[in-house]
Parts: sequence; C-alpha cells; structure tokens
Amino acid sequence: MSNRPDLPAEIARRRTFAIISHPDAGKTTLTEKFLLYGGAIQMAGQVRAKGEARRTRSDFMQMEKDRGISVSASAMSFDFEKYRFNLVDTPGHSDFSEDTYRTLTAVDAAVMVIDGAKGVESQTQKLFEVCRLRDLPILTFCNKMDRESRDTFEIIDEIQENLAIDVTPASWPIGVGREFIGCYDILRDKLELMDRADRNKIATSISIKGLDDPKLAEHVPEPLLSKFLEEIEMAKELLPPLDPQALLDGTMTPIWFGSAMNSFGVKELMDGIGTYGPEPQVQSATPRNVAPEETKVTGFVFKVQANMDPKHRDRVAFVRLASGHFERGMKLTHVRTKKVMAITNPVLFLAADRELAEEAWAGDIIGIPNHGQLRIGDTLTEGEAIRVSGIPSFAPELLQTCRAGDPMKAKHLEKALMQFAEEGAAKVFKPSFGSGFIVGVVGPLQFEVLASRIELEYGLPVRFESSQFTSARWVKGEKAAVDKFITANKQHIATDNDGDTVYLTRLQWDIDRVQRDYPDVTLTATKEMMV
Ligand SMILES: Nc1nc2c(ncn2[C@@H]2O[C@H](COP(=O)(O)OP(=O)(O)OP(=O)(O)O)[C@@H](O)[C@H]2O)c(=O)[nH]1
Ligand SMILES: [Mg+2]
Repeated sequence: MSNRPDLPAEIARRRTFAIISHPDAGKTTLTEKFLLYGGAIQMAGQVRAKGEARRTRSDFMQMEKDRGISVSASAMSFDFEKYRFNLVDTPGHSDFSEDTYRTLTAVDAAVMVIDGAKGVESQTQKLFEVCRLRDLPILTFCNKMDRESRDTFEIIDEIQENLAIDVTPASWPIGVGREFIGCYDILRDKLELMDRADRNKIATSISIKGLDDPKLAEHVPEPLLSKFLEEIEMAKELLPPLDPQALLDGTMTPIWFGSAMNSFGVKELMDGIGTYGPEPQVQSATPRNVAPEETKVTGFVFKVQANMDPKHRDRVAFVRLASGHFERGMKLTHVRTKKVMAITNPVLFLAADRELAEEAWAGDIIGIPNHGQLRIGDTLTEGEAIRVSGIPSFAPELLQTCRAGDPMKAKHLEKALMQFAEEGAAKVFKPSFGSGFIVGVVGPLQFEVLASRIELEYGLPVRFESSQFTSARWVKGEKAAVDKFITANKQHIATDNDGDTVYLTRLQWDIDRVQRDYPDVTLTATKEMMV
C-alpha cells in the first residue's frame, strides 16, 4: 500500500501515530505491548504495578506511577518488521487534553482505543471530532475483550452513528467474556486464539482456507462456532469491506478486537497500521505547505518537557520532522528568532529513555535538548521562513494562587513556574499588585501535577489556594491605548512569562465593560503560540 509513491523508502516506511481514548481504555497497556512486539523491550510492564513489578515505559512520571493514569504524552520510536513506528501515548483525562490535542497536530494517524464493555465514551467522542477536523485516518482497537463486553454489532453501530464514520471489521471476536477464545482475522483469513495463561505471549494463529474450512471446527467449539458463523455472515452482508483509500481519507475506520493486557489482537493491529496506515503526510504551514519528500529539513515543536530525566535537568523539545533527512550536527534556523542552532544532541525517545539520534527522516519525532529557546509552535528549517500553523492553545479556565511553603523560596518558585509555563503545562501570571503567582490551567488535576512536579523536580513544597480572580485575558492594541488601559486598571493587571500584559477578573461583566469602554483594546482568551 502506498499513498505517495514518490516518497524515498526511508520516509515511506514511517508510521507516526497517536494512541487516543477516553481515560482507562488501555492506551498505555497497548503501547507497552507495541514495544514488546517491536522488540524494543523484552518484558512488558503494568500500569498499576505493585512492589518490584515492572511499570509501563510510557507512564514514567512519578504521579503517573502513583495513580495509574497518564498525565502527559510520551513518544516512542521503534522498528516493527519493515516499518519504523513513531508512537505517542496520550493521556485520556480531559484535564490534560491540551497535550493530547497538540500531539494530534504532529501525527499522521490515530489509533482509537475503545473499552469493549463501554463503547464510545464522552472523551472518545471529543477526540474523534478533533481527528475529523484534520481528516486524520483512524484505526480502532476494541480492547478488554477478555471481560464481559457488549455485542459486536452494537459496538460497531455505536461508532458509526455517534462518530459518523464507516466501520469495517478487520477481525471478529469469537465468544464473550470468560468464553472469549479469540478472533477471526478477516483481512488474512486466519484464526487467532488467545492464551489466557501467558499474558506476554504472541497469540497462536491458524491459517484457514475460508470460513467453511473444517479446521475451524477443530478449534472453535459449539455453540460458539455456529454463533460466530452466523454473525460473520451478517457482518459481510451489512458492513462494508475495507477500502484502503477511505481509511486514508479518514472516512472509514477498520476495527480490531482484542485484549491489550493479554497481548491479544495487538500484532494484527500493528500489521494493519503498517499495511494500511498513512505514510508521512504534507504538513500545513505558512506561507506554503511542506511535503515530506523535500530534501531540506523542516520540523516543528509540539511539546516541551523539562526535567524528563532528573539526572540531566534539561528541557527537551519534541520535534516532528515534516520534511527531509536530518543528520546530527545540522545547523537549523529557528524561524521565530531567526537564529541558527546547531543540533548536536538530538535524541530518539523510548518514553523516558533516549538515545542519541545520528539521523532521522520526515515523519520522525526527535527530542532536542535546549535551555528554553525552543517553544511549542516553533519551526526549524534550513533557512526558509516557514511557520507551521494550527497548534492549539487552550484558554486557562481555572486560576489559583501558588505559594511556596517557605516564603524565602519565592524566587525559586518563580523559576520553577516559568519553566512549566514555557513547557506549556500551565499559564503563569505575576500580578502587578500583591505577592504570589497566579497559575491558570484547563483542568483541576493539572494543579496536582504541578504541585507534585515542583516538589519532586525543584525540592519545593507549594500550596495552591483559590484566587480572587477567575478569568484571564491577554490584552492587545496600540501601545498608547494599552498603557492608558493598564493605568486605569492596575489591580487587574498581570504579566505572563513572556512579559505580555494580562487582564485578570472574576466577572464577565468586567470583560464586557472593558470592551465597551476601551474600543481600541482587545481582550483574547488565548495567546497565539507563535510571535
Ligand atoms: N481486563 C483487562 N484489563 C485491561 C486490559 N487492558 C488494560 N487493562 C487495564 O485497564 C486499566 C487502564 O489501563 P491503561 O493502559 O492505564 O489505560 P489508559 O488508556 O492508558 O489510561 P489513561 O492514560 O489514564 O487515560 C489498567 O488497570 C489495565 O491493567 C485488557 O485487555 N483487559
Ligand atoms: Mg495511559
């Protein structure tokens, strides 16, 4: 399968995708099994590992290990057969959705995970809409089939109806719950049996010559067999067959059934991503779009994370390469500042682990350690003034005041908060009146993550307290008009980490009043990522 036949082989073999879903559907567990099948790890870890048991690679932050949830997107690059996978495990919880949405700007496809007992949940629906806006191809994995699950047709109908996309079964489950024995691989006419005893074992697969092959009855007991044959007949009549182009256009999703925990159905899904998933795609940018086969390197930052490795204490920018063949030591122009940067220590991620990258190709996600020059939304090129557009920034919806447990440590706290602001983990405002900092986030769990990270990464216990303000607006306009506005509203004015002016208030009425009284001043709920 090839949708851009002119791509160099190294680029054409790349598959860059995000794993998305409602919280707890099994993204991190599935990611871990991908690594196992890719040969990147020898033994799979668990999300809620007790004692010395191994934990998953992608939930490496302390809070993720403690709570068994993902709070931050993590990237992994590894080979699978003839393909190179660049996979991003995203957090499902809506409090962290800014990170997830940004990740979706840096990938060519999404693997949507659904819990077989729950079907399409609220967050699945939202994430799906974001994918559809970008025409992102979607491959679906219906997980947790080892437990009591919903009727297969019902799950498929629900996806078709709620998400308005054609669904084609790539596999079909046989038996439900404790009687679930495996799946029939529709794409390759194979029977896959699940081994409940060994969770890390690759499933046994049995080649079948069509559905009337007597071998089927040797492995599938009655009454499961009759029910399965009846269902598959109906499925063939009612559901469309796989149309690879419709998948690439984002109008059809193939669905695989399985159990990430039992390593079941994972290999078939990976094969599907390799065979039918998109190659690196054209990146929209201004003043022109960037095609992966262009010989010059272009890349953009979609995520920044500080202190990923406590031993290094640095900041790493996650860069999606949009075009070209990158080699270590290359000098790239940082378009926002027009400065040239020598990229001497680029890394490839395996979650928290990294490895020096001697080279990388369009489609890859590389890490560039830096001291804060690289921000979310920045573009790197070989000189051309191109800017990648469309990286979202959310309006901070919740504001709290952050104070250091030890008041003498206010300067340290400022430094820590500024780092998190530059990472994009929160918005930080320094009021022109009074002490302390006001931190703005999208969801309440982000305050907890910040408190835990400030303590762990900077050794600084902090408290978050309710703030007298509930909304923040960036102030824009001619200097004279803005200055006049600032002077008249001093108690409401703060600056963000870039020194830009912000208006804080607790009343929508105030915002309306400003807009009426100061027609030359504009208030915006978000700030463009690029300046
Ligand atoms: N029974 C069963 N449990 C599973 C399966 N896959 C995952 N789980 C469990 O479901 C829970 C959630 O799994 P995660 O992999 O953390 O889910 P997630 O989607 O990454 O969650 P967030 O990142 O927090 O949104 C864990 O306790 C897993 O062990 C499965 O196939 N069967
Ligand atoms: Mg997770």
